[in-house]
Amino acid sequence: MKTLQLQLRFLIPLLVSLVIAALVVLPLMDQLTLRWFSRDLNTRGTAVANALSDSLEDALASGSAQRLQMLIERAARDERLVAIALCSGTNQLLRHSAAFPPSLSCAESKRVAREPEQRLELRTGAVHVGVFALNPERSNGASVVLLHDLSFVERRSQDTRQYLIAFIVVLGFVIALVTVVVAQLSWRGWVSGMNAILRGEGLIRPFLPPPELQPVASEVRARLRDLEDEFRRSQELVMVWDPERLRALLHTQLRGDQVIVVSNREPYLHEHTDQGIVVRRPASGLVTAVEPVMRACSGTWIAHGSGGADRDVVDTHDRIGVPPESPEYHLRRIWLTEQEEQGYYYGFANEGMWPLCHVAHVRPVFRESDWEQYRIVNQRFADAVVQEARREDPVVLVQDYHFALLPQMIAEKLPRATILTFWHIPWPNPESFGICPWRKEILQGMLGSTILGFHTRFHCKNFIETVDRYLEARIEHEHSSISFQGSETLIESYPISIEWPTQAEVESWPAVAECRRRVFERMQLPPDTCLAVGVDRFDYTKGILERLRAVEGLLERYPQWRGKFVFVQVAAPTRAALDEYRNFRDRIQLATDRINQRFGTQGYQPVHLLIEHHGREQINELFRAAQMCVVTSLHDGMNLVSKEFVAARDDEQGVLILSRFAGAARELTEALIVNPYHVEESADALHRAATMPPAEQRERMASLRMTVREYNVYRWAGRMLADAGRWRLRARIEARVQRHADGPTRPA
Ligand code: GDG
Repeated sequence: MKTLQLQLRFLIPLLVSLVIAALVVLPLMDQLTLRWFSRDLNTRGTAVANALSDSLEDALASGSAQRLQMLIERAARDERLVAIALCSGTNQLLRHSAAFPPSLSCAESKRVAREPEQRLELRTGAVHVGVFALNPERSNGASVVLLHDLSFVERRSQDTRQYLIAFIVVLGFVIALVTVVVAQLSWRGWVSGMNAILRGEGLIRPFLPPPELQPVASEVRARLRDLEDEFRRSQELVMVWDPERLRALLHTQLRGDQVIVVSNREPYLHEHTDQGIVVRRPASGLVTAVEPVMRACSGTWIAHGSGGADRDVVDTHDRIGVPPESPEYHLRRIWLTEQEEQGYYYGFANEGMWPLCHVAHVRPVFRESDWEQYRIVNQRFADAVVQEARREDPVVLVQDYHFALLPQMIAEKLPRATILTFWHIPWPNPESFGICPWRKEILQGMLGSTILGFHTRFHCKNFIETVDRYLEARIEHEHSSISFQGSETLIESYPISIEWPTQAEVESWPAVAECRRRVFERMQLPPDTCLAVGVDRFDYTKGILERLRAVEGLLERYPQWRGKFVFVQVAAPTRAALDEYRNFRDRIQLATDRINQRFGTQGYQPVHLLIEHHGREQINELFRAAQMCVVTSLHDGMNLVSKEFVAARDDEQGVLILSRFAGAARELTEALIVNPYHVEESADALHRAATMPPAEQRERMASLRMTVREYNVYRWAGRMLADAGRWRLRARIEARVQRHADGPTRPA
């Protein structure tokens, strides 16, 4: 419609000007044609008169009337001449051809011949009148009158007019056609050019924006980027990140590109039980964080199929739709042999990398055979990513220390993929990392990533320093990027978080008093008990032993709590196949028994150690029933339990005790921050939490809740994916510019 209007706006004035032109030009053309022919006929007449002059002068001199008449009649045979006459010097008509009009005198002929048009209208038609003097000495001033036929001039003039009209019509048609085509093309060009510029990719479309747009392109883009930044900044303050916002971001910034997640742990396990196959959610911070993101992205999650019944429920491509109750994305399971699992997972990842990165006083163990399996399994996952990729440039989210080699392996097969690697655990200082015999290979593998994310700036700094120490790479501190072997990796901090519960979820929870009643009843606790909880995977990095020492310290230093203070530790079994974990479990059991023997009485057990996997609802119930949650990690990338506790307390009561060595301590500053190695400090924190007035609890908890609500897991993913989107855009522009620099070839 717009193009039609545009075309009419061009065409109507064009056609009007053509009609006006025709009206002015045609009479002018007639006049001109007549003048040209008149000049032509005069020249012709002069030639005829010159040819006749000698003969006529001789005949006049001889006085032969017959000869004069014969000469005139012969000359009058010329097809253009109508008639000829001979006039004397005194304007007497001496002789004339037969067709000379009797009414026309010599004087009249001379008058007409002096007019500009020299035209005379006769009965038989229009004639041109020319009078040509003979040699006055030999003819006594006689002259010849030539009447030329003008009808052919009129015919020619008519022909010319017709040609001219035809020419104007054709010209008008051609101009109209050209106008329509140009308007169409330039409108499309403008529209697509503007669209491309608005999308920020004016230079990367297969067709260039029209040249007239190129000067404004960068201007428009720069302005848009400013506006976008302003908008984002303003929205950051008022808009909470939620699945819709993440979906919108995927749609706009990544234009619905395919998202593939790779992790070792799968989000859903299928197990055989006496009641048949059941689905279980593993205890894993990574799964807790990434699962809601995947539900929003509807992509593919590739993970190790570790459940006993996993193989029984997948399709022929080892895929299954999840969540099982209403599938929203695909889970692709990878099967590992016992040898592979032993070497890659238990060996290299959990006996090597995990203690290496946590620096938690457990020595890493590195074996060649484990390293070999680690490489093989990383390659298998890389192949699976390539198989699952529907396009050559998917967005691949690589999760954690199990896949340090994967980014480079994927980049080799899918060089246009955007690889976001997130390292969920801490990154140690260069000296500690130097223990690893394959430190270079690990770093090189990770630098296959487009973006490499850690929880905190501190871990980013450690990583950059480690690369600086062990690789020949170019580091740009200003942009926090590393260029290695021709590719660049952005090193950025993205503090992970949890999915903030929806209003409907919160309403479905039992009231805090009800949770307290149920838990107290189940554990047979007197109503005035002060209940503290800890929820962890049963891992030595979580500081469970230090927590128990703090409880012991509390009961020593503050005897008033004996019989009144109860600590419940949920410890979900994990990596139980490893000696280190079995020993740890034994040590915890011994410490628990010691404290319970020391301070326990008939009907009072200060520490309850629950070594089993709990359901989400049970954990939530425990969080809501407790007076405090104790997180004393010796080193933790982030720690989600602390955030889950905060999210569970919509009553704005309860105290969080948090280790300063957990990434979460940088965000959750209203918690009671402790050094878990310092027994007395931790014991004092327990006492302070147990005696904190409700008003102070509310103040702290309200502030913590605001932080976790705003800095939720959708923000974590959103920031990372937005950076990926910007990176992809820049890569496309650079590729486009490169193509221009290389030559005028265009993609098919
Ligand atoms: C790594 C990093 C980082 C625990 N027991 C049960 C259970 N859990 C759930 C918790 C929580 C998750 O497991 C543990 O998350 P964390 O963050 O505390 O720790 P890691 O598993 O070590 O996670 C960590 C995290 O990755 C994310 O990046 O924060 O620093 O080490 O969600 O509630 N869940 C169930 N039953 C249990 O018995 N259902």
